[in-house]
Amino acid sequence: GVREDLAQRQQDTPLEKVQERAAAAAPALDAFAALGGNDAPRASLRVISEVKRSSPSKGELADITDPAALAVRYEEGGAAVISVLTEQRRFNGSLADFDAVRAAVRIPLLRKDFTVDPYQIWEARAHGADLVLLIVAALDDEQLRSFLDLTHELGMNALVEAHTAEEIQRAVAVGARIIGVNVRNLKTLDVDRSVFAALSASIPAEAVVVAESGVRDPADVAHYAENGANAVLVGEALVRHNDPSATITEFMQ
Ligand code: IGP
Repeated sequence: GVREDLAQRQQDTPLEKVQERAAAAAPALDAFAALGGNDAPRASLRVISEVKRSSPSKGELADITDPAALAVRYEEGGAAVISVLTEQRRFNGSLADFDAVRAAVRIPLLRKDFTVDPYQIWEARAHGADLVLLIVAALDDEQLRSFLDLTHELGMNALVEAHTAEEIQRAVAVGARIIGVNVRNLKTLDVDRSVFAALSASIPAEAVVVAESGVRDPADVAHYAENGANAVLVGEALVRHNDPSATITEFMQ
């Protein structure tokens, strides 16, 4: 799925064209700073709010007719970063959604896709992304290192996602500055919130730690914060809520 869609885009827009657009794009915003990376100690919890139409585990989550309007609500609610799913087959996302959000808000944006090729990193930058997702389980060490290096060369940051202690070690070894612990197992799609506390202690203090998935309410946020999260990444609970702005504010208290 991801590779077929990628091959199609590579045919439509050659890498050289994407690189020209990336060179012409406004410089990336500092997502590491936006997530409190430079604060010592990292006092307040940050929220990464996700524009997520569907998921493989739950099907359609919300009928998002205007992703830009949703993103503005996120920004008003105090989100530090907005994540936009661009994967089409399983998440019903698109780069069109990303572009609409980019035009509507001024905070850093995460282009959320399954990165398997450097083309996608150039493409993210060409569309004005500030952050890309690198899933450790989907990449070998060589890819992980070269993709992270390219991301940094383009002035962006990467959210490097892990689900096991070994994956965290691999993320740290390649120099990840923002490390996400996804409590959803991507193979079984099961959410196990205890995974976060079990793994977060092994992440070095210099890194920003993001707890990903399964945030339902302020108690979940508090649980992650108490166990070392600098930020939480929230999708479903926000897109299903009729007042996402108020929900983010509540999560930050
Ligand atoms: C958000 P939730 O449970 O709040 O909707 O989860 C986010 O963590 C989830 O969308 C996610 C994801 C991913 C999606 C985390 N890692 C990788 C696709 C690919």
